[in-house]
Amino acid sequence: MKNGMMCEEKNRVIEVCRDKGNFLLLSHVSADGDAIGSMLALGLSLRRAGKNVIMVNPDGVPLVYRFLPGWEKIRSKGEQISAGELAALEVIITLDTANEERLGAWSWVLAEVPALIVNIDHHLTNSKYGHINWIEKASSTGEMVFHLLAGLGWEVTVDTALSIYTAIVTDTGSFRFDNTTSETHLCAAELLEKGVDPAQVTEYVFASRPVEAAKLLGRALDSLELSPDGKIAYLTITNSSLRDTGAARENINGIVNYAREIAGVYVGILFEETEDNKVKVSLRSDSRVDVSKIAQRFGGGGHSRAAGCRVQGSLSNVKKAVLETVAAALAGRDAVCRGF
Ligand SMILES: [Mn+2]
Repeated sequence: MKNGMMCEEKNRVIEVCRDKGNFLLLSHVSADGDAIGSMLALGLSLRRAGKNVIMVNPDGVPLVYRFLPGWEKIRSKGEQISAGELAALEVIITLDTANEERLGAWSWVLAEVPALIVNIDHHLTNSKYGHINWIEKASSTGEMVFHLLAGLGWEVTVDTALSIYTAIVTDTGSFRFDNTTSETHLCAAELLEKGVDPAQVTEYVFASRPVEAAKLLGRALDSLELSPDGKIAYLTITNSSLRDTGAARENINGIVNYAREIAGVYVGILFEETEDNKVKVSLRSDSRVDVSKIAQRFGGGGHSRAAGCRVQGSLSNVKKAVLETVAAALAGRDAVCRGF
């Protein structure tokens, strides 16, 4: 670990995991492989160490991650936490969650439960809402959990390794994105040594798309639009495209990359209509624009090349505002541009 202060925060997390007995683990809405994988890796390791652990994801576990051992132990929005469980809680650990709003229907827990809040995350835009904030530039929160378990001297079982590997593979786009470092590969190598089968993970995560999801992808690609200079590509998914295809909202994950991967495109955007009259905006970029700054301007956050936000307003108004901001950044009229 290069950063001394972060090392101190990590050491505090190690102490808490070792000394406390009653934990609630939470990760963000619209869960991805890192939200689920990092939670299972830490949660099941804490349980093996004899701790009481409740794991919650506000939207539940997407179908695609239901091959991970123990996924059924994760509670979702429909399930309540009993008064007795709440009273016993000593520690709330949030994973991969850049701000409290990302806990959706469970964000009240942070405000109302007098427990120690431990915030473990690799989003540098993290708002540091915890008592302990271990925020670090890592490929994934899963990779941080790997180092945490090493610090605790706890065994990484093959099941734990599978969860962490899945977290890393999904957040790095199969080791293709710029958050992939030599550290990431060293970590992955150790996970393979523990018995993870990478081809099997690929099959489960990337080659098990429901036919409804393929149809939704078709609708999304049909909606493709480009800015006049061809540098911004954007896709739109309306509530009716979900209804017509029968696809689930979780099937939208990853579609934004098709916009970004078009030749000559610097910024790819997906506009998604939501049920609560907001527009979810997902942004992907190459090195020219820090899209986390654009997302932050609209109340969201993320990473420099992958970020998002939820904006109140009609699809057309939100599109206009976001496209103007991105265009200004690309034209160099804005601080979010890195000077290309
Ligand atoms: Mn992540």
